[in-house]
Amino acid sequence: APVIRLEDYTPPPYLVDRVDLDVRLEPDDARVASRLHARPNPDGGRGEFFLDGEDIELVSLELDGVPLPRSDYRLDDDGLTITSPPDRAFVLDISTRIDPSANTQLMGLYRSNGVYCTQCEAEGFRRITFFPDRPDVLAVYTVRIEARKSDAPILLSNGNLVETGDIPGSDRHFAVWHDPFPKPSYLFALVAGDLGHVADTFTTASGREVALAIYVERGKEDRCDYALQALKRSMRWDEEAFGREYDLDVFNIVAVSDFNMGAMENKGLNVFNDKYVLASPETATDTDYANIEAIIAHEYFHNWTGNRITCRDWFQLCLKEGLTVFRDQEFSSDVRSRPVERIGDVRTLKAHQFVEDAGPLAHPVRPETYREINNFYTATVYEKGAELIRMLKTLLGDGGFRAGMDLYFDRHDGTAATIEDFLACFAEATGRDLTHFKLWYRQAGTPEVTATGRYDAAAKRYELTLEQSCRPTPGQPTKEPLQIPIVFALIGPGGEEIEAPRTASPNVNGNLIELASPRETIVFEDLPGKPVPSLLRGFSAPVKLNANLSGDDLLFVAREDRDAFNRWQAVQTLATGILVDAQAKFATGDRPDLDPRFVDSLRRTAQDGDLDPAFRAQVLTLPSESDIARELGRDVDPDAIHDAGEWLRGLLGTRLGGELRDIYSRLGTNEPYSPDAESAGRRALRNTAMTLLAATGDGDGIALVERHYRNADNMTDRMAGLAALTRRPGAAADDALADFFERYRTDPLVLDKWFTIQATVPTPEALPRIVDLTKNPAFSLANPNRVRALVGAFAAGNATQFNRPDGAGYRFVADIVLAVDRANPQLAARLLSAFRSWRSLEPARRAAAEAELRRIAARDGLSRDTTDIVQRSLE
Ligand code: B3K
Ligand code: ZN
Repeated sequence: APVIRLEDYTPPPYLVDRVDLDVRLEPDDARVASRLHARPNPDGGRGEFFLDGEDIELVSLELDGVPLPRSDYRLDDDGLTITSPPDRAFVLDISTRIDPSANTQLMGLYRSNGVYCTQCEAEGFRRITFFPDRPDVLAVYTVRIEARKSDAPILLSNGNLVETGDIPGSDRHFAVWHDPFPKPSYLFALVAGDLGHVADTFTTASGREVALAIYVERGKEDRCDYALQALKRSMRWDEEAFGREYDLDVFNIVAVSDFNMGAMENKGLNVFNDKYVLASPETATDTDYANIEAIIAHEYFHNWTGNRITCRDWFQLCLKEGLTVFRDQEFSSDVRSRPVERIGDVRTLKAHQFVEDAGPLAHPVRPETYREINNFYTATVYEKGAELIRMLKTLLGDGGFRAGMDLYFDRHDGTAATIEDFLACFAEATGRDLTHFKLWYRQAGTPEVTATGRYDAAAKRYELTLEQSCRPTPGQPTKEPLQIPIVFALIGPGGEEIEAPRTASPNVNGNLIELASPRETIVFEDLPGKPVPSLLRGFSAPVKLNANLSGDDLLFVAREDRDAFNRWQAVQTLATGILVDAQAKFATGDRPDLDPRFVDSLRRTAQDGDLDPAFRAQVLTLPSESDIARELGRDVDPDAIHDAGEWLRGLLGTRLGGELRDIYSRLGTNEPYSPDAESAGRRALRNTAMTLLAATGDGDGIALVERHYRNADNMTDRMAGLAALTRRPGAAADDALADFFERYRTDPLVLDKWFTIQATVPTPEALPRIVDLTKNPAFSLANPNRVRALVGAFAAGNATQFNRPDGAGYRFVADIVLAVDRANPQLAARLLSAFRSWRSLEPARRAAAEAELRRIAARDGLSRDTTDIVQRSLE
């Protein structure tokens, strides 16, 4: 596949102002008649008019009502070229034929469980009709859908419903939808099928009433309420936090069971993976509820950041994604707990984005080349993209940030914009020069910041030296220094914060250090005593910080810091040090030992009733195996890391046994389940305590977990029990798994959890069991949720068994990638990216993983998606 380059961007030569679609649906024969009102672009070059098209059959083609002679167009695998279009406005009538049932890629128009549904982002519209399928061509769509009433009583598209009716003398009916807002083709959507729904209304700040509905498979209507309430909370929040109102008469959401990702923000008609809509206490965990709330919000927020203002080209993807992730994170912080939300977001960032940045798939937040755009819906574009917005807000202050956002909405509404356009709004609104800041969008890799403090008691002076560096990433051998906002405080010996410490440094402004050079020393004067620095509060920049604090200082920060995030971070840093040492000992057969002061620190947090239980649960949750692997960076031995984690959890379970049991019994409740954040926090703390008690492996612990599983009256507790029980294979684990299967065998989303639990068992029994599960009648390679639940969870969540020293884990995942690739390349490419850290493994595993990557690369007929990932992984 050719390389697409940002620098080659040229405006479209022809624009399309209006699209009238007439879609007639049959399961394996859909006819699409498209009328395009086109004209030469006054800002574009002249010449041929190219319309993308893929896997569709051209039935007829007319220009201004006259069939176009064969000599006036070319048809090839990528699309249709009108060789000499008129030099004035013209009308193209194109009709195409497609087979929705044969569409296994889940891009374009497909059928999922009997429901017609579309997915057009990034380049799916071209699988429906010929069109300049690029985000800078914005048109007003009118869509007529016609289908058999028995097949599809519900007919939905973007915008407002303008007409419905029956086709006389037939069993067919139709609906006409009109979306007055110009939009790119990737936001087009159509859904048709026999669906149930729940409805509600929302009155906007200016008093307009909006009809809301969520459509689902019949029989699942009673699981939509949480999503519907979350939608209303999101709509209100965007009015309050950003002054953004909804703009159509209707807002529809459809939940489908076969979907390549989480959800899609089509204008007025969001389509969701049903995993992120359906919830009941018996079927969804607290994490599921939180994800539903966040994703409902995310897709809704795209209405302004993505839809009203869209992207000029796909290189600008972070313009809508990073910004919208930032907005959904802020929403969750406001409706839940801000520090706990931040800790969770940072855990996600480090587990996915830092890992991506450290391997062969690293790329800038705004990439400058791609071969397959679907492979750039990454943690870097989304999560690091959101961090850049957060830094911008930190640098400009709340007022400056809001002024910049207001100007952006005002100036670019109805257009397809760029990162340059976006940043210019903030520069103009605040008078700040953002030239240096913009480097964050171009430069890949995780910067490392090293801090060294020196206190001169006689002079009462504290010198803080900050240095930054960044390792090479693919295509970027040398790195420039970035502008890094470091929110900080100096903490005095008694735990008090030293107010506005005096410094002559121009780079310190209140509680903010702006580090912009490779090395900087800041001198603070007149200090009352030796301070301990609290740096990077709230994780104010996506960097790896080496604060060089002693164990005593970290214990002090864990106890005294007023910034909750940094208290949590200090414990994580201590635990990381302990686990890194321990894994080295396990690798050589030694026994590690544990500093009792660390245990005391955890004990204090565990028992502190003034602290939010959700926060205490976060502090008691040790760094993950992937955190330790990332910390090591090379010659990683996943077994040693795993042993270290088991050792530490078991020891904590023993040493904190009394406190943990106390938490466990005190937080037990007879109240009916409620998914709110506070109740969820209490369950999180109680389940964390249970998990640590189970890690001791002693009889009491196991008995407690068995009771916990059996007595659970909600899915959160039941899953926590099942997860703890299945970490040790044996009769208790098998009984619980059999019980779980019997309870939930008819519920696909819960059955996914059953597959995932078995995929993540960290013992050698796991892989043969998983291979067996692929033959289970309930398993299917055609359902992305099921594939991700089993194979995705294994590759991403079972470090010891995916990285088995004999290479069998790699071989299994590679086989699945190859089996899925032909039918669904996007899904295959996603699974394959689990190999992205292969170079950091110890030599034997590294060789085994490489062999599988090479086997995939050698396969004929590999999709563009998978080819791109495998080639970059091996480069
Ligand atoms: N914009 C979609 C993602 C589309 C992915 C295409 N491969 C969902 C979202 O980010 O909101
Ligand atoms: Zn998004």
